[in-house]
Amino acid sequence: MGYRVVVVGATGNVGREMLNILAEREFPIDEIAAVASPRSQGTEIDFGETGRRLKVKNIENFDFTGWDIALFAAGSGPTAIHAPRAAASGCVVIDNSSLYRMDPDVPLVVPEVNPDAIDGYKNKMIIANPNCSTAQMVVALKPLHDAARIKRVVVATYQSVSGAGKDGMDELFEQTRAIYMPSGEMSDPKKFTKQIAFNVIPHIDVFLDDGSTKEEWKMIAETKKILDPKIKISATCVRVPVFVGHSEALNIEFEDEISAEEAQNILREAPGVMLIDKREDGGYITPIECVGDDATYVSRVREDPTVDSGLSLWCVSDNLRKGAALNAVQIAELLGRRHLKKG
Ligand code: 11C
Repeated sequence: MGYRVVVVGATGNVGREMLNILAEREFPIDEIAAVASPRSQGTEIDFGETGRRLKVKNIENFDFTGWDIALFAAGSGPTAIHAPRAAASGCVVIDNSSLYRMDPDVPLVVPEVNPDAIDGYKNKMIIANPNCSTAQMVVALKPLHDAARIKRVVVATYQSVSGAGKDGMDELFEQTRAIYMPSGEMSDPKKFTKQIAFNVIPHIDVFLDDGSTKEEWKMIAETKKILDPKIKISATCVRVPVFVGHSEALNIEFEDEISAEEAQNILREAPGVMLIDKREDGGYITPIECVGDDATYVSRVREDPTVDSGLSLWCVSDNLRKGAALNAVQIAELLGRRHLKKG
């Protein structure tokens, strides 16, 4: 016996990946519904590689009664309208938007990091999925925090255009084509504030009053909620011309001593982490190599001699998977094991 599962925002980058991952991991499903905005109603999408095609239903008149779990990848606007409606019908919402992440009554969960937090789901029948750049960072930080207590993290991100959705990917593609085609005409940037092809942009999401951006604020606030409110974090988030896969350069200061070798041994065994760390040409991971993978990859682990106990490392993950769809499905699996047992 399985679950009745709804994917909301099923036609977007993350929604499609949710369907792929549900199928790939053989999540126990009795019935699956693909739901999206009215303009997608009636279109057909694949349910992973099962060979099944799903006809997309209209969110505006979708009745969540009798459905067990709804994975939302619909953005904050539609989520604000439809997630409370789903929750009120008794369907547990796992939401990928930023809407509920900092709500004290909503658990913000990365199963490898804070699985016990999920027990608070009954408050609102909603569980939040973190921002992609946060998810991979906390998976890498958690085992190191357990070993030597992290005091402070300084992180710079190198975030792929898929974080900005399909429009972001199209903009990188079109600009690149315009540069290579003799007759190509470069159109003005739309999704990004400046040209993204052959460039990098130190700006993701809106600016805040203190000069930081909301993406940077999310990395700080979400990491504190998921891992430890005492950790100090400084973040600089940068968009780079990569289609899929977010990279992060982390500098970490610890309370207790930890060597690079100890950290490598810990990370080698850590859940969700894959250590690729040979001190030789190519002995590290790059985003293009992690596309379609579940792991959070860590490379370039080395001591930072400028502090009493510090490490620097490089962390890369598929932002559409661990950063979004995979983490949401892992939350659904955890919910099933702990609270919604079937059969
Ligand atoms: C990006 N991290 O790369 C963003 C996308 O709060 O879920 C995800 C935004 C979020 O642009």
